[in-house]
Amino acid sequence: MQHKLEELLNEVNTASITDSANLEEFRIRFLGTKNCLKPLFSELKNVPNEDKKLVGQKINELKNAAQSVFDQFSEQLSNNAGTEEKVDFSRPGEPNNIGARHPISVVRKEIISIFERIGYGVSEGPEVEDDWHNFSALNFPEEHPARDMQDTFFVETEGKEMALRTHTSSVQVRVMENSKPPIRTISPGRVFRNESISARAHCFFHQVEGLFIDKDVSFADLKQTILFFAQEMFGKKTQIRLRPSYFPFTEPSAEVDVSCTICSGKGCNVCKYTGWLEILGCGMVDPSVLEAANIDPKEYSGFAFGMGIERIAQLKYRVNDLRLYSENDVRFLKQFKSAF
Ligand code: 2NL
Repeated sequence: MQHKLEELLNEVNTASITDSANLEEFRIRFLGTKNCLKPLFSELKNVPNEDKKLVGQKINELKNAAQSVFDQFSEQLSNNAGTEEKVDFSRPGEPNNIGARHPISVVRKEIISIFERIGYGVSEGPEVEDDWHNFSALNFPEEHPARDMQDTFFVETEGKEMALRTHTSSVQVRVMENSKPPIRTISPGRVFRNESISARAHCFFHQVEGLFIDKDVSFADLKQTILFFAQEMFGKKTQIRLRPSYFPFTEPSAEVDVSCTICSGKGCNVCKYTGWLEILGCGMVDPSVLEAANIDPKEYSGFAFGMGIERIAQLKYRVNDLRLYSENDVRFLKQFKSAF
């Protein structure tokens, strides 16, 4: 009996209780309805009378010791309750699913940043334009097909006939009217044309136009600027070629191709085995366009260029259907997650 008591006291005093399961085990063993002290109390009647008091005291001491060990650990564990599931502050955060930038925005940003590095500022203007800023000031003759309902969306606002701008040149006309040369500006924005929607045409697209006006600006300046842009956008090894073209607002005018970004000019199905891909149109600003904006063409000259952002994005990301840009299909959009 004596021996058993000492053993149990030792067990109580050295109990290792680290969680609520251990504590419950301890409670059942020493304090539960069938606890291990009960048989000791029943055995007490067999203890010789002279020892009864002492042994009884010992059992009570054991019971009290068990109770106090239980109390002590149960308090300790409840103090720790909040921190039992420890938060590891060094863990990386849960990724926040915030979507992706639209490829048109990615490319617009990139074009802007390339031109900002060579001194261009950004200008913006209205999408609903008057005839002067969209056509007349840009040397479009009255009978030009772009002025036809079939090519341009016309709207009536406040009794005035207005057009949804067909290019952002209208913004640059406003810049020329409102500031003095030197002018170095690029105009990104949405433009509208009355086309039926297909893989290669849409009723709206995004443009970046550029305008440089100063004394003695030459075609060589234009060519060098476009070469710089092409190499920043498509890589240092990119070559350009200019083909004669026509725009009402530039003279001379040119279409610019870059050496194919896929085959570097050797010929592949992307460049249709020509080695070249068309990226933009450009030219020297027509003297009558300068005049229309009150800039003296004898004192100043300039160049301008315009490109479709969709086209640049198509070459950069191999987008083969224009409609993908505006369908909001997440399977398309989420592919640009890593692009910035
Ligand atoms: C294209 C071609 C071009 C311009 C835009 C321009 C603007 C002013 C004066 C003269 Cl204010 N020209 N812009 C010039 C040549 C071409 O765009 O294919 N765009 C998508």
